[in-house]
Amino acid sequence: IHKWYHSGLNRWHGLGSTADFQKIIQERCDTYPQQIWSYSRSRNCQEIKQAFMSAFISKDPCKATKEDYRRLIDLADSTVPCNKRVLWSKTKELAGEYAKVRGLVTLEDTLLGSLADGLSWCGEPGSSDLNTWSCPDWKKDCRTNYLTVFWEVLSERFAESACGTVQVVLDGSLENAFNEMSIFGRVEAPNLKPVVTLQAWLVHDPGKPPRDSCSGSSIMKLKSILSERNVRFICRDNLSRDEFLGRF
Ligand code: N1C
Repeated sequence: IHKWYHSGLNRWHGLGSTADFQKIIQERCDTYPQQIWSYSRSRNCQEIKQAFMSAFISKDPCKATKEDYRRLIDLADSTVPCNKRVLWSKTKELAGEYAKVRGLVTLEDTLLGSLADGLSWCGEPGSSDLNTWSCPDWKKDCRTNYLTVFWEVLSERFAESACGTVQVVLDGSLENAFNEMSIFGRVEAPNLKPVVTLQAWLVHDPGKPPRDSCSGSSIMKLKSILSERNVRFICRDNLSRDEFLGRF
């Protein structure tokens, strides 16, 4: 392996920036539905896109801070009802579907969540372009990459401003449905307010047996994090996808 390889755009182990990143952000911003619950002050999508870009362009892709996203968040903050929130871990699609049928909301229903959903982005010092070849991977390169810090900041805000009953959809086909290292585990659960009730659903994949349960050790760990914060906890396990979505 040559020196140019390690100093080049190819050196990270994660997916490169999404092609047409700017165009996608602009388009999603322009078409984000302006519903009552997603009210955000008259938004200037040009400005929002620019704030997003300047958060990470020309910067070391391993040195992201919450501060970097401050201006973007100030510009694009939107609110969704605090008592209708759905969290998830390893169950993105299912949680989205559940939220939709129940009239609840996930982070992807907020303006900022919808802008970044499914995208990847990072820059390169000394360049005004996105690195479309590779971006840092959380495990293999660095934890303080721009993608991770973005979702951490948003997730923290989403969880700490939740009220009433918060739902969390977990994958019951995994050995550990609750993972302390996930964003749900390290950011959201520890930031729920004391008055909140967390309702966990352990849903297993069709064709796969449930492997974890409400009495398993991973959920016990979740329980202990929550009880320290005086968050009430309700758990239901052994649900198939269809049972969970309410069609039998
Ligand atoms: O690490 P996770 O799940 O536990 O994060 C999920 C958790 C949810 O409750 C969301 O509120 O954190 C929030 N969240 C997103 O909304 C989101 N959309 C897309 C966190 N991450 C999100 N992504 C991307 O998926 C992001 O790149 C992150 O690293 C993964 C996390 O997926 P996971 O491990 O299944």
